[in-house]
Amino acid sequence: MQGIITSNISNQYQIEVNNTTYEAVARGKFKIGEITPVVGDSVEIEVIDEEKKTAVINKILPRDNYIKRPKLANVERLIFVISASHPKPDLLLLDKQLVFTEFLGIEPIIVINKMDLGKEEIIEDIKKIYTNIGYKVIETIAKEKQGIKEVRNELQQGISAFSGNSGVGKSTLLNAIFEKDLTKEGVISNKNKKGKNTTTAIQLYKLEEGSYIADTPGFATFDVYEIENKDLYKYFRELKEEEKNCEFVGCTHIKEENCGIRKALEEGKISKLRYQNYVKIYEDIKDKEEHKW
Ligand SMILES: Nc1nc2c(ncn2[C@@H]2O[C@H](COP(=O)(O)OP(=O)(O)OP(=O)(O)O)[C@@H](O)[C@H]2O)c(=O)[nH]1
Ligand SMILES: [Mg+2]
Ligand SMILES: [Zn+2]
Repeated sequence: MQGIITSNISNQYQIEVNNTTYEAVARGKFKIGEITPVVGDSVEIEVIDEEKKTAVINKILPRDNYIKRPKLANVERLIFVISASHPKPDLLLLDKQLVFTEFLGIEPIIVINKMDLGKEEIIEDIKKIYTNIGYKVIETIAKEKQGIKEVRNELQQGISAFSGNSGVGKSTLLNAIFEKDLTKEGVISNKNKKGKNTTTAIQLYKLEEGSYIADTPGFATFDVYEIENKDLYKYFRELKEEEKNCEFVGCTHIKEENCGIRKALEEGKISKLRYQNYVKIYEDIKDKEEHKW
């Protein structure tokens, strides 16, 4: 039988097979082998007890992609949630995450939540930056269920995962999409020190046939560090376009004369904010490289 892993806590897995959930463990061989099953994996299972709905995982089917932190396989799209205010938009994190989706070949969607709180001009500027380079941006007020249909429309097939800083409204968005309070259903939520509900584990929720949504604790430490800094520009779409105009092979696009990317920046073709984040991430990767040894 074939199913999909919808949750995993240590060696306990929930597998969904045609609307039935089995509790499964992974065969011992997975511990020895290189890969362990993770949420999002399609797996072959062997039923141990049909009445108790217990099973073992025998095989992991080939993955489309794999995200390390948090561990998730076969993600079709990532929805990056920022909030217009409280907390203020974290565009450095957003750009890091966009680099990551470009790197992995996952479709990104940007949601600006808490539109009731933000300053309009600032939000318009942010929206322009990202729509100009071809990203889909959706504005929402999750608390008032505004913009929810538009988000839902994007989640028609495959696995989608929500990501973003704590407090931006990911769980509130999910509850609005599913029209129920998911945090009351299972293990995903814990009260933190301030008594707020905060997401602690990954769980896939079935939205409709063939479409699953993951609420995650956030991808705050997104691993851009497996990208070499000399390649970083390739994952900034608009920078990649201009690189052909750089004079020097191996141009870092930071200090060089006759750099096509810096020229485009001066001409206003590239957003200053995006370029600044390129430089920050570049330096970040460089620091990590130097401290590796
Ligand atoms: N004003 C306003 N508040 C919102 C909106 N959406 C969510 N909130 C509030 O923001 C707070 C945080 O929302 P959550 O949905 O828990 O945020 P989260 O991203 O899931 O946070 P973590 O689970 O900690 O990562 C809650 O108090 C929500 O009620 C919105 O559109 N407008
Ligand atoms: Mg949450
Ligand atoms: Zn250059």
